[in-house]
Amino acid sequence: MKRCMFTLATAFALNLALADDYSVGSLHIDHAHARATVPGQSTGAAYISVENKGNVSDKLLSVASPVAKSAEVHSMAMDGNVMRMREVSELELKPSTRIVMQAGDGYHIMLVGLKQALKPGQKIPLSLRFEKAGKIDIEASVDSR
Ligand SMILES: [Cu+2]
Repeated sequence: MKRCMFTLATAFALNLALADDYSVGSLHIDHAHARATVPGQSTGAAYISVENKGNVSDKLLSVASPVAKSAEVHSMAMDGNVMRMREVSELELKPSTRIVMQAGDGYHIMLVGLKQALKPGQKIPLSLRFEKAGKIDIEASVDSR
């Protein structure tokens, strides 16, 4: 009985891990998540981690999601004492490096013109297009607040 429980727990854990991990070409994508929004909020933010396991650079060219009119990759940086966001047309992914998008620092995916509120626990589709690795559709889970 104990062994059976263990097997079930292992299978469940593996399943969860698989749901959050994606590979395309030499890229490995995980920790795809988005911030919950309130109804009427027109923009949202999503985050992914991308590791380039290959030995040539790749680029994230575009992002799309059916939940928003458009999606842009933004960088955040201090300009004097004001935090500013800028659109990044091509996000370079150097060999053997990992880019971790996170709230408040570095890069994020801006969902512009949200068609629906992003509810905690929900999963939203993101379509990523890379220069060399090609296109991949992933799901980002909406964080609980
Ligand atoms: Cu932004």
